[in-house]
Amino acid sequence: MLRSFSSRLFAKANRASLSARTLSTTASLSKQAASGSSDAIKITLPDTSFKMYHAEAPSLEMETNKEELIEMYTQMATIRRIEMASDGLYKSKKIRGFCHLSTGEEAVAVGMEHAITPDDHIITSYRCHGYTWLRGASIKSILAELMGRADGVSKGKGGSMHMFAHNFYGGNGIVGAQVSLGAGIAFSQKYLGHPSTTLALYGDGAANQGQVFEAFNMAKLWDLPVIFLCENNKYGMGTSAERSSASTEYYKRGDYIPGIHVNGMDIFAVKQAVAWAKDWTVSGKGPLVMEVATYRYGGHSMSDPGTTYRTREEIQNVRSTSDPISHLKKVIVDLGVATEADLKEIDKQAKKAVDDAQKEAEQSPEPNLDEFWTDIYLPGTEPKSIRGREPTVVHHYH
Ligand SMILES: Cc1ncc(C[n+]2csc(CCOP(=O)(O)OP(=O)(O)O)c2C)c(N)n1
Ligand SMILES: [Mg+2]
Repeated sequence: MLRSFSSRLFAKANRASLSARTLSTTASLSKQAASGSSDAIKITLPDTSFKMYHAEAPSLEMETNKEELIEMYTQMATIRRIEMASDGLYKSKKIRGFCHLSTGEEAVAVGMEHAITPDDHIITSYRCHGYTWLRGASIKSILAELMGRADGVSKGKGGSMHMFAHNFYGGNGIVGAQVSLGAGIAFSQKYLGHPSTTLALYGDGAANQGQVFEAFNMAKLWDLPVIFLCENNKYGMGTSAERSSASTEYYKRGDYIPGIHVNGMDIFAVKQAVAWAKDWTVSGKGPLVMEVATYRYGGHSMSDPGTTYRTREEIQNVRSTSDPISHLKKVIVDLGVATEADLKEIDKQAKKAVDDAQKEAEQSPEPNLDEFWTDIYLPGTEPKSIRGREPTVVHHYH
């Protein structure tokens, strides 16, 4: 049953397929709750989960169920596998150019997605493979994109940093740019009267960009439904947050915008905080700043070994004490929802799904050169001609 459930997930990471359940148990993290007649499970978050700035904390009590726990685990394991495959493809020179991995940060993407619906909007930086998959792109299309192939999610023209999916606006290479773009997406939702929120993600390094504060100002001025989510993974390239930021309390840096600090290694804390923030922002109270404390295990990008500005011990210590997948695994096993062996089986399936997708992606051809001239203008609005890479190369649209 576990096997067929997690297999279905690979067909599509689709939260909408989860049926709504009546949650009834009041037991907290107990086997009794997990093995009772209902698979509804109540979780009490540690009181260190949140720190607040000018707002009341979300409840520490939350509910989940077996199906969701297994889905969360499967999704986190799959994202880690996608990144491992990307690492291997890069090292074998099948991926060229930039490639930034999110290993260690999986609870942020998955926790977030479990608190919102496909009608909500996400925009992020270049560390985007997991988000792209969660938003509905296939593993094959992500790996093909990384290799610049025609079956890539951006037809092989975007690469690692430029991936898009339903209500997912990339994949942005300019540090901080997605914060103001995110405010714009939120503006459109308010203007259209859609009850959706927009998550504009940025890093601790991006948090010092001028345009971030311009976006904060406009978002508060117009009370836009936007969550400015700072993924604080402790480093911007090789610079630690302490060295780059006069204040590392990123959740307080919206000044007149309330904020929340969240333990980003705990998927339940992330889900609860984002659910709370969605309610806040769509209810007309305006924007929020959410700092999610996480950690990246790898270097900044594939060309950075990631060990010259921090010690191997530091990385190992986070891996062994706060790994987000190990944390969820422990909760699942302690609850009696699944055994270690069941979860190993899911790991195996995740590996197989990614291996199979990789084989298919490698079969994909390079894009046709005609593709150079497409996806630049809205069809019908093209100029007569545009210049190519060399002045002598001119493409005529009409
Ligand atoms: C405007 C701009 N300045 C500099 C860079 C080079 N750059 C790329 S990533 C990065 C660090 C960003 O760190 P952070 O925001 O913490 O995100 P993380 O990589 O940790 O996810 C820098 C300086 C860039 N891409 N754009
Ligand atoms: Mg960072």
